[in-house]
Amino acid sequence: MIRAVLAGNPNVGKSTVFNALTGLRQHTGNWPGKTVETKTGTFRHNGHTVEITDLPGAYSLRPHSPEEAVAGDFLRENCTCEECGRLDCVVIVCDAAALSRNLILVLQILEMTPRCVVCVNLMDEAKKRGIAVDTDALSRLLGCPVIPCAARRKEGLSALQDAIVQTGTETGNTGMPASAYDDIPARAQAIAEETVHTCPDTAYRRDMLFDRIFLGKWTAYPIMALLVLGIFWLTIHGAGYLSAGLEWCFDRILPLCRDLLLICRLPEAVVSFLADGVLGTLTQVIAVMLPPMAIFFPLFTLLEDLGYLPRTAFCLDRLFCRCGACGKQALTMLMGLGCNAAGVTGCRIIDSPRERKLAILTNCLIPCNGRLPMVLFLTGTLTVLATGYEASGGLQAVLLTGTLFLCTTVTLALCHILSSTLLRGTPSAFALELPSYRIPRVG
Ligand SMILES: Nc1nc2c(ncn2[C@@H]2O[C@H](COP(=O)(O)OP(=O)(O)OP(=O)(O)O)[C@@H](O)[C@H]2O)c(=O)[nH]1
Ligand SMILES: [Mg+2]
Repeated sequence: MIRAVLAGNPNVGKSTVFNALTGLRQHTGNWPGKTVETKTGTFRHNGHTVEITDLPGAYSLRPHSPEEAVAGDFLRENCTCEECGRLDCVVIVCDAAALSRNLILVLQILEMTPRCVVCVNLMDEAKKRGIAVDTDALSRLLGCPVIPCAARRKEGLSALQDAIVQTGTETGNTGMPASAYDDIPARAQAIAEETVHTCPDTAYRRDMLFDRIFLGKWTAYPIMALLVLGIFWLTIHGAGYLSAGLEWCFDRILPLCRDLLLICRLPEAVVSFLADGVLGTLTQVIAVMLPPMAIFFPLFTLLEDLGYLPRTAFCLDRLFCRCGACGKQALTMLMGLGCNAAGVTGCRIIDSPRERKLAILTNCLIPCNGRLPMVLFLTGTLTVLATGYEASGGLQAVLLTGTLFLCTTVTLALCHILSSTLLRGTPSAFALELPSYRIPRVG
């Protein structure tokens, strides 16, 4: 059994590599800080069984957050402590488009153990942005195997498996001696300059343009409002059609179920209880609740995959800081829109315990997907009472967006009150890194 571990900076594709190697389904997504605990799986290659552990992301072995501490402690314990049983191989996953920053951790880990394999992931993204990495030169300079990969497309994984097995079964220490570097950031920069060749192409310029628009002083908030409005409008409109379709199906299925129960010679009261009570209520709930979720969640996932959600958090950071909270809270609130339980669990990505508590306590103020139909019903009823007319789909989307902004304002106000009374403290600096825009592949 070869014991290996996947380490690397946040959001570089460690869990994607882990899933591709083991066939498991660790959570992945385009924002840093998803993995907060270690997860272990196995795969077989060339007659060897490899037990591999996915670690939370870390920028350096000097931790700034609980997840970074988990990664750092795991590596320190398992690379240097003979009693814990040394790791046979550390796979350091890097972002090909941000190699100089990623190399800092690589060099730190190489100081602890020479049994490393560097996996330069996201090669497809780097190529799109006109970035080429000379992996042979990098391997020579680092003194360990360097494998180019595009984990999402499952490219380079077989070479990675070969390298893990070879490094894991090698006897004796190979590679560079410990403590070879004094100034790791400068050395990382020098290695990157020697091995990375950039020719800013249209995709890179496209990213820059998108950022100027999505993060611009005058454009960021109107775009945010328009996107929320668009998502709600699509959800409300689409859900109407889907609900009608589901109701049509259930109207035909329910009488059949009733007939089936009658054939079983059940008493009329039991048939009525099962068909009208249990099945009738269940189908009503499905027809009302399922359609908005089936539309809202994929749209939301698309925004996440495109890298827009971290940008929302980035834009809102200053606002949250003024109220004593931190910008990452915006991400947990967005998760809360899908499900408050997920939103509260997601608060683990907030580094400071004080700000984490603020985010947990206020998450319930954001109406989750299950409560959206109720908000729709209330705004619809109030519109009828006020105007005498039924609200159109567009007006309902505007009202829903307004409700969301009201909830956000109340959240900010409550954060302000809490952080000047019960949860006093200074907001920590923003530490969310913006990923590149990744257009998800279909299929
Ligand atoms: N285009 C492209 N996207 C990738 C590749 N590998 C991973 N991704 C995407 O990058 C994002 C981050 O992937 P994860 O596997 O969650 O990254 P991670 O390093 O585990 O992140 P943390 O757990 O937050 O540290 C996801 O949206 C993946 O689909 C790749 O090779 N190419
Ligand atoms: Mg992960």
